[in-house]
Amino acid sequence: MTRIANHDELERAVRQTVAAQPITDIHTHLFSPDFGDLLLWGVDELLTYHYLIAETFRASNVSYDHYWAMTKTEQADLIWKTLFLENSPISESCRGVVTTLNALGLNVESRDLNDYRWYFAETNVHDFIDRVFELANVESVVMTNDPFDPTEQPVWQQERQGDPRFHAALRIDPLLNGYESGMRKTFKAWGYDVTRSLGKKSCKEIRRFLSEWIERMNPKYMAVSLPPEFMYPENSARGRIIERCVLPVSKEYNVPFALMIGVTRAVNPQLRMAGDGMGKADLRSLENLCRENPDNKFLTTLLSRENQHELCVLGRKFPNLMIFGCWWFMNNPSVIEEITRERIELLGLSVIPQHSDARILDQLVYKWSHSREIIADVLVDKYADTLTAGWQVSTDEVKRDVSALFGENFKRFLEA
Ligand code: RAT
Ligand code: ZN
Repeated sequence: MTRIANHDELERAVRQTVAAQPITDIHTHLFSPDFGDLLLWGVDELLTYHYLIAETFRASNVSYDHYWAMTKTEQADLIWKTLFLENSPISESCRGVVTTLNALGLNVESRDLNDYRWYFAETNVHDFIDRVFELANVESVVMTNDPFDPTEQPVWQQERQGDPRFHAALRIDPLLNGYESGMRKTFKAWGYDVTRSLGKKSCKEIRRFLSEWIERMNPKYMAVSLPPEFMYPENSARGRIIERCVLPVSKEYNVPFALMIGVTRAVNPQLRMAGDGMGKADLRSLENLCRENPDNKFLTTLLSRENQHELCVLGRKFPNLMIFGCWWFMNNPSVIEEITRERIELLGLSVIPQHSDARILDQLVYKWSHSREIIADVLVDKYADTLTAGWQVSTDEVKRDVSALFGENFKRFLEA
């Protein structure tokens, strides 16, 4: 076992190990190819990513109505012209497009969007999936699977030809956030005997729904996104469904419950999917959940920078809580660096530092190359400080640690 005794060697070993480590991406919005058009890829999809749509409305005078009336190609043309040609693409989402096109071997210097379109038009989706997974060095991804989505639901109800690199996650936002406003009726229409009062029988029916979908999807976890006002316990349909349905089913099937807290949906509805905002959450909700349910497992990511430190402290209190990823507005280099440091300082290696949230397959390339670099920076510093304190790690130990961060911690948490 060779120990690493100097800083340069350490830096080289850490960077090489992080680059070589295959990744398990625990939260994406990607789909395996059997979901057909739900799997998004290609340059027009990359450009019309909702993160870039929001930036385009700031930089151009296009009206909402005009933009939404355009075809996807026209929208992509406008975004390219506005954010890449009339301005320099230095925001994180813009830089991501550049990183991706470049890594795919396209001539970024030409700035010729039609040239990139040709490349994708001549590419087969199956080959492209292999290429992207290889370039990003991603081993597997977890999808976001919504049983309430009318385009997705039928795919699950047929015999499906999955792809072992794509795992499922059962997303239950409509059940938890929309029970009173319509979901109850949907449930009734689907043959679940539920009522507004959510008594014993209704809860049994919702548990039946969750169990059936767990058996159908074999998800890695059940997930929900929640507003900053989320409270638990809570005298609401959501509170009751979590307590009486989600937690018992999660425990019974050993399928963790993932809470993504802090999103305020449709702050600007004109922006459609790009119109969601955020706020600081009250983490007493998570504290109560973890304390009252020690036999349940929780995965959590938060949208507010101001919540990140208290989340780490909660992680120290509750081993049944696994903190993951730099979610959405957190997924920017400055914040990734800050919260990765904070997490490692408070929790050591017992976190999942990142997920990609990729919606477009190609994004795996940039989201992971950008994050790998920052996580490696932080690790180099942390090992260097430990070296100064007198502790030499071996290359095998660095490999063990990096593999924990990028995959093993998730696997072990699921298996526990
Ligand atoms: O990051 C995003 O693309 C958001 O629109 C959301 O999908 C968020 O990640 C979520 O899962 O709700
Ligand atoms: Zn997401």
